[in-house]
Amino acid sequence: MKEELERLFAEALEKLKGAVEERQVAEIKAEFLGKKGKITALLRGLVNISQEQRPVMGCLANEIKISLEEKIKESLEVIRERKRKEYLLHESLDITLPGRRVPIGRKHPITEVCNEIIGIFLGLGFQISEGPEVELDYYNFEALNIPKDHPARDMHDTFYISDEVLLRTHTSPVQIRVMEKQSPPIQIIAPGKAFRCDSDVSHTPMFHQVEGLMVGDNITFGDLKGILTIFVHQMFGDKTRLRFRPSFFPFTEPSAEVDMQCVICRGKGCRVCSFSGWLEILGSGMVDPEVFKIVGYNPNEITGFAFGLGIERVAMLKYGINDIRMFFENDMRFLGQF
Ligand code: 2NM
Repeated sequence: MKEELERLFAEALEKLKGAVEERQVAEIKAEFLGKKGKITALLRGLVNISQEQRPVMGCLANEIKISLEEKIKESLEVIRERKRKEYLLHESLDITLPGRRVPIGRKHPITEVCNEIIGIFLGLGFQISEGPEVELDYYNFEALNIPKDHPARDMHDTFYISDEVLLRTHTSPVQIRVMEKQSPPIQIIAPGKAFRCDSDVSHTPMFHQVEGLMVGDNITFGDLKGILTIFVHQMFGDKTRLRFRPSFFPFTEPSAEVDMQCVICRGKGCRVCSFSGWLEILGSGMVDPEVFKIVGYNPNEITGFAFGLGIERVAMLKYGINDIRMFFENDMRFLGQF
């Protein structure tokens, strides 16, 4: 039995030497020391040997068992250490490599120009108002004194959702809603999206507007000229000349369009200004008494002015861009320039 034990021990050690995976060590352990293992079986045979031999054999068998367990543990440690070294070698990082560049976003130029415009009017005491982009025909046209047969109501320009519901074609309905709810004095701007079924180098179906409204006891055309002059001077520099040209809007009387000296040629005449030296920048006028009647103001007591400008147009003039569609193509080479 002694020889058999020693032979099994030697066999187990030999097999351990060849083991390179933890799994193989576990198999060897089961083969020799498991429930059905070879050494375990031999130990069970102890009951069959003589009384005086039994303790000697028992002691030896135990020593061999403990010794083999020890060797198995060592073997596992060696394998684990080798695996760890392999892993570290494979996983090593070159911390001197340059990192990947994370593209950083930025505000859209329209957002930035819009915020700049808002900032100027906040400085002049205006407050910001907002309203729905999906509007009632009433607020978009009717309340603005735009009669049913006016060209602005043509299906070619307006996105109708139903007979009475549409996408607002300007932000003026915001001002009507404010006047309906509040009494004068009112001094607000309405920045936001507007929609018109139109598309070319200077029109997109969705564009951005800022409209302004100042209403009170004694608001005059002089106030209109003063506020809009300060605006153009702050936006384009205070040497920029401007002129007020008579115009017509159904919701203002009198009405004026404001031109500024061409930012490209400074008034000398170039292709951008069609050799006139002037660029149209906004529309304005004294709020029509009809509009005041509709919102419940007394036109004999109340006067006011209103104006509207396209943000894309201001941005195009400011940065010398000749195609409005560039703002909406999302080409980062274009958007990243501003
Ligand atoms: C413009 C030009 C002139 C305007 C008028 C009103 C309101 F609601 F008070 F009647 N809001 N906006 C107005 C006036 C808008 O845009 C070119």
